[in-house]
Amino acid sequence: MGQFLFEYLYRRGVRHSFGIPGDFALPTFKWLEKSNIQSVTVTHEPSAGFAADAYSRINGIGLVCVTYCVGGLNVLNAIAGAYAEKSPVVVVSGAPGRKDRETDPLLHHKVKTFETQRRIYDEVTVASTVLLDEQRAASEIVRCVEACLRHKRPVYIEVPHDMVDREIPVEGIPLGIPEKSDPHTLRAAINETLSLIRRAKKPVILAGVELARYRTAGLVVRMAERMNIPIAADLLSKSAVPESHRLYLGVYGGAMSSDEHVRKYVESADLVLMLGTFITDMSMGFYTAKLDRHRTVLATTERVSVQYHRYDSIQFREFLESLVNTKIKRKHFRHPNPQAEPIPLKKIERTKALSMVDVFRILSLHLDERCCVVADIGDAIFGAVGIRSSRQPQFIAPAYYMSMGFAVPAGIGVSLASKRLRPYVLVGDGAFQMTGTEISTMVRLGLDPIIIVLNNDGYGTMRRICEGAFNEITQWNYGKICDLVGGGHSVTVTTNGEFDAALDQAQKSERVFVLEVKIPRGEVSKQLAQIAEEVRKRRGTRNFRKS
Ligand SMILES: Cc1ncc(C[n+]2csc(CCOP(=O)(O)OP(=O)(O)O)c2C)c(N)n1
Ligand SMILES: [Mg+2]
Repeated sequence: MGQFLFEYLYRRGVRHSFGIPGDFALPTFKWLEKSNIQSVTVTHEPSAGFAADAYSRINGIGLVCVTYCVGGLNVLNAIAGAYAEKSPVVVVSGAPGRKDRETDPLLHHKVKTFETQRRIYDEVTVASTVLLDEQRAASEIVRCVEACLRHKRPVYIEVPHDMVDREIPVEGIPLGIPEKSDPHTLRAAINETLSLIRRAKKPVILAGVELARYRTAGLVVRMAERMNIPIAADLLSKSAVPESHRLYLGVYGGAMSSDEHVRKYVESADLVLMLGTFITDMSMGFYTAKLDRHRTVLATTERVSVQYHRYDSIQFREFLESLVNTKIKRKHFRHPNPQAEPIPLKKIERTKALSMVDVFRILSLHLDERCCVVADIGDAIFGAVGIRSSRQPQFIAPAYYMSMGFAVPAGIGVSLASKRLRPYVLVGDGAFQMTGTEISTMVRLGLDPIIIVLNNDGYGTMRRICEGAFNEITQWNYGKICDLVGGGHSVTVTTNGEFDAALDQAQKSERVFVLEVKIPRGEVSKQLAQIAEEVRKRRGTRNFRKS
């Protein structure tokens, strides 16, 4: 069973596994060790989930291996995030044996019943199984892994410790047949969409995150080029389409847009083609986005809606392919801001104390196509909306589920998923205190992420919305983490010039590089200032600060 499990995962693209063993999982870990998949032990299970999530976003599938309940439930929050943001992670959990389950003993790690962990996981996965039957084990493994790949969402495979060494039949396992659209429904949806596009004077494409997950961004870019329609992204899909493309406008998200011109363009468009877009409060700038249904087409893997009509049984890729292959007169389009490049740092600015706005501007000047910006929650993610470079850096962030602690472990996932990419991890001091210990895993594996700790002395985002002693955290000596973990290099910077020079130094270094950026309390990015204002207005209680 163990051999088949990991051979099948390998065949479907898994090359690394993230996790921590335990007695119920040890026999499974032995099979993992014998397989071609590299097992990466992390410091704490949440990190395994975040690392596997980021890995899956780049690699197309990822794996977490943990032990029963203490491990499985530790990683649950990260897997919930992967579910919410459509990231295909397989969770393999060791478990009590089939024999143990015949009576109902109070076995260690058991919560309520033997079914507890599986039932909890049903809420955050698209398929789950407990491998208690040799005859069905192989087809159950195939069913779950294929569901993970098809739906781009997590699945759960529970492996009882006394089952994993058993011989199982593996012949004649049926593989899923790819689903097809109903041709009449597809034609009707396409015709209605095309008539809207033909009539539109100022259409715009809002490229969504599914274009990255289903590798369909190329189709949409081709369609945009043929019809000459500009493209905006949202925070979750940032970098899914090349940001240097002549049709690319920037990140749209209502009050959280990257620039005012993007917001104006999208909100004054007479047709918004939302392709693969998740409509979430965050990507829509806390509901400040103005996208009424009468001027939108929304197509995702889950549904296609054209204005007020909804079409079922349509495959997303087929819908996009049909649109690309239709001839349409090119639209008139003049870019409202073709020079969206960051402004180079002037000599007189070098001694100036760093502001959040300048952190993102200076960072943008250093990024190219070999970089992957990984942003944690806090001003790291809000400020990152404004990162722009013609040299196409990648961008990954939990921009909808918004769980703190994502970015440092995600840096491991990115490094292992792609040798070409160097992670630039942006993380607040608060989020760093959650999972920053993963730097030790990076050092052990010889990885070289650049970790930028935005140290504003506490929970800056929360402070901006509501002041209180609950936003205080301990000031750590962040640079000393390299001494603690016995590797890497660190510097602390406070001015524009120091930050710029430290980024140069980090780029040349081949080790983990921790860059502590000291930012005065209360100093925030343009996007956080706007979004905090919106949250305050909407939740407006008298406890909330006015400015
Ligand atoms: C796991 C988790 N716990 C709590 C929160 C709520 N939260 C959002 S931002 C934030 C503060 C983040 O602080 P820090 O990492 O220092 O970033 P800053 O806001 O200061 O830029 C908190 C507590 C969250 N999003 N995720
Ligand atoms: Mg902070």
